[in-house]
Amino acid sequence: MDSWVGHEVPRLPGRGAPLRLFDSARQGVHPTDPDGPATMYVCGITPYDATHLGHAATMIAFDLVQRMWRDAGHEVRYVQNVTDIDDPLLERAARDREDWKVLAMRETALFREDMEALRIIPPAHYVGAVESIPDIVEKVLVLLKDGAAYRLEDGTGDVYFDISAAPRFGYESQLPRARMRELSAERGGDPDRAGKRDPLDPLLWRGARDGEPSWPGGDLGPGRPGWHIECAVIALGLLGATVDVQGGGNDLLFPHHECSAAHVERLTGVAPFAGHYVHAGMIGLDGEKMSKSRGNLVFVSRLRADKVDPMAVRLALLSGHYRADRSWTDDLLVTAEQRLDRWRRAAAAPAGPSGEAFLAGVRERLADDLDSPGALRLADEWAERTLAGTADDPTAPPLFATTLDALLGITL
Ligand code: 5CA
Ligand code: ZN
Repeated sequence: MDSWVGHEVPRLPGRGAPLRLFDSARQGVHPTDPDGPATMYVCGITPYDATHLGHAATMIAFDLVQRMWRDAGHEVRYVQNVTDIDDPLLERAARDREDWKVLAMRETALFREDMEALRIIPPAHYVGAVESIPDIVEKVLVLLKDGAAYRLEDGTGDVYFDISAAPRFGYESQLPRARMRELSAERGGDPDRAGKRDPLDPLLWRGARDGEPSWPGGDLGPGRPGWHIECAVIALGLLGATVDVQGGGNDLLFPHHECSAAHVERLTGVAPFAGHYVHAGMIGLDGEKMSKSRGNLVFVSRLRADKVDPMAVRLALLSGHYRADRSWTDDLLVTAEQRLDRWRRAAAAPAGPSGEAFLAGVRERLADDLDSPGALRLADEWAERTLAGTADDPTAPPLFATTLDALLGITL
């Protein structure tokens, strides 16, 4: 699948600090220490609706990871998926009497435009579930042969992963079983389905049903892939047995990331799958998580249509810490627009306080688990002193602008 078009990322003088990130599995901030190229897999959209500010915030968080790694001198290998076949897509298409493929194509195209406008560095591989089906089939057959998966005996052809084949299951989310069961039911699982060995066993392959699309599955029979195995197989195929960062919103910690890590680990025998399991907070509106099913969405494309500056949208989302669940408000956008205006005026000034000190400060803030609010405060202080006209370094304004561009993805 085509990715989107990236913008040039300027190089900064010197070298950035090693990035420290919060790892959900260890419940603490630890250094990322990529050995060779830094690798990251981020869970992308299910394209049944337009990109909302929650998706945008999550993509921006991982964009900062990539920027920090590049600044620290790493080559970055970044993969993102598109869940272009899954129940929610089929349900929405049926509701709107639309072809599910056309719906997926249209929303994916809009997502690409939104990402480009928000200056998100594109992944090297942007991969759909559908195009990955042959690889998924191969891996599900391996799991079956290996005794880590089983076919339900109800004639559906459905295949499940046996979580007892993953002895460390639960290490990532560390949730009590009762909570896992609740979350499984809420987030696409089927704990109450008869015939499963364990209520938490996730679906690997759904046998073909009348009226649903299906693909050849070799010895599995025709069907379509489950959700967690999609991300497991795409990540494994393009990045190898382990990744430095497995990322997404915190709504994916369980069951999605727990299960996809368990799949990869069982397939490779190497654990943990990710050096860091990184989860962005949920963006809400009026105190509720912004979600397609709740319908309380603010779309990036709607803001663009209203001629809102995408840099103001990016800045508004960066004004909160990526891990915090937080609410979108119109005030956030107004503040971001004012901020941008001040920064633009300051960057156009003939001189300012030390650009090197500003760069060092921003590097230091972002290296500390992406403290973007702290980085924004430093930019505010620099701009304030510049606009007061008391500083005299003529190289500072251009370095201020380049730092914002390279590390925060904000062009003035
Ligand atoms: N296709 C799957 C992942 S494999 C999926 O969750 N798709 S999604 O369209 O629902 O979400 C896309 C990405 O945005 C995921 O990383 C998800 O965790 C994140 N996300 C979804 N809703 C929000 C929200 N309200 N705030 C922040 N991030 C969100
Ligand atoms: Zn995923």
